[in-house]
Amino acid sequence: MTIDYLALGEELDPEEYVICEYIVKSDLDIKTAASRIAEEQSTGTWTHPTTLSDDIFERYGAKVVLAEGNKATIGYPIIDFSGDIGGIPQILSIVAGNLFGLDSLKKVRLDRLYLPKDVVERYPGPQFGIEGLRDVLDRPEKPLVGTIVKPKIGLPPQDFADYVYEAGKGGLTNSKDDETLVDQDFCPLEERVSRVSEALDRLEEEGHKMIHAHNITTSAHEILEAADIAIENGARQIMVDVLTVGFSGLQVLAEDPSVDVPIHVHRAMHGALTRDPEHGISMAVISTLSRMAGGDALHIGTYGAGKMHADISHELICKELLTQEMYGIKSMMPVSSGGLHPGVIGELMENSGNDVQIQAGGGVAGPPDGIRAGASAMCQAVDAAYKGISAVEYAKDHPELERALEMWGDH
Ligand code: CAP
Ligand code: MG
Repeated sequence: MTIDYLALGEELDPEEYVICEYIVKSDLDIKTAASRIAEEQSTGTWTHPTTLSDDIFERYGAKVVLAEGNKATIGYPIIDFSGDIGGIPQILSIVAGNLFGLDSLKKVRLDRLYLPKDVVERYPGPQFGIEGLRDVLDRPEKPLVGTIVKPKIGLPPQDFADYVYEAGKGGLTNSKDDETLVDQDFCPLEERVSRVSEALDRLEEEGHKMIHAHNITTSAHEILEAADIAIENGARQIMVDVLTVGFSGLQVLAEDPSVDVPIHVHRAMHGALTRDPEHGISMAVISTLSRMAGGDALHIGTYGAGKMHADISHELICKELLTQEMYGIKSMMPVSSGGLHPGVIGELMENSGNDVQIQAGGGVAGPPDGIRAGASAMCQAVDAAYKGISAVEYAKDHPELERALEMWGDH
């Protein structure tokens, strides 16, 4: 019996298959390489098992529907993803599992993942999403503007909360813990949350709405307990590093009735998966899964305006994947962060549009006149771009922005 995984040119019903696009680098011809992926990831192994019948293959085997140049498109029958348990971990074990270690492939990248309605509907999606975050903040149109409290670690709770208060006085709508701060002895979660909540209450009494995302990145068995500590002490938003916690950690939070605040999703470690354009797992795939798992806002990059490595066209795809229609689940707020300062906001917003949360850590904490002035400069830069005015022009009437542009320039 010969099992032929190649079904080239065959149209697969996108409601019956999970369809994956891979970029492949191999000494094998692309059709053979694609077949190797399909067999390894579905019914096969390196031999054709005597137990594998035509019938089993037809029902459960992955099909290679395109193999051209360095691209292979493979469809996995939806029944391979059936059952009440398995979830995103199982999806990843199938579409992004053993194949990365196959010796016959020099490199391989899972570039795009298309999931049918039947699969997507099993996931919660964002509780708040773009609309919900805007409602919470009473900010219907303009980009959200935030900061990451810096230094990344080391501030005691009251100094930390003072930073947040000052940032709010400067006009910021958002702030957040950095991705490595959780519950360290110098700034324990419970005390940090209470102090920050007091600062946010004070800001609200003074007429300004702001939320702060508290990082509860931790082991799976204690993540709900960490969320409880944060929420019971007044957290208005929580945050996880989705790749170190795992998509299921995010989903546990999004599905728990006690978690009634938005979830900010940081992508620390993504570069290990996403940076090589020929190998790993793309940010597009991480975006799709984070949205399904129930995150409300996700870092997708700064379109080349900041300090982190960028592939602008790919970031635009991520933005699209977070915001486009997806079988009725809510959209997720794209977050641009990393090396931003007032001088680059105009350039950033040309790509991001207004549905974006813009964040600056060093860009707010860096100017010598203090956090409030740094925050004001960021807000002024966003207002200028929103109104279609250049930062340099706007700075003529806005001294904080003028100071920031003097420091970092306008580019
Ligand atoms: C930004 C940041 C974020 C990066 C991560 C940092 O700080 O807090 O973690 O944005 O990159 O530590 O670098 P600055 P990405 O504003 O001071 O650069 O969003 O691309 O995942
Ligand atoms: Mg950070």
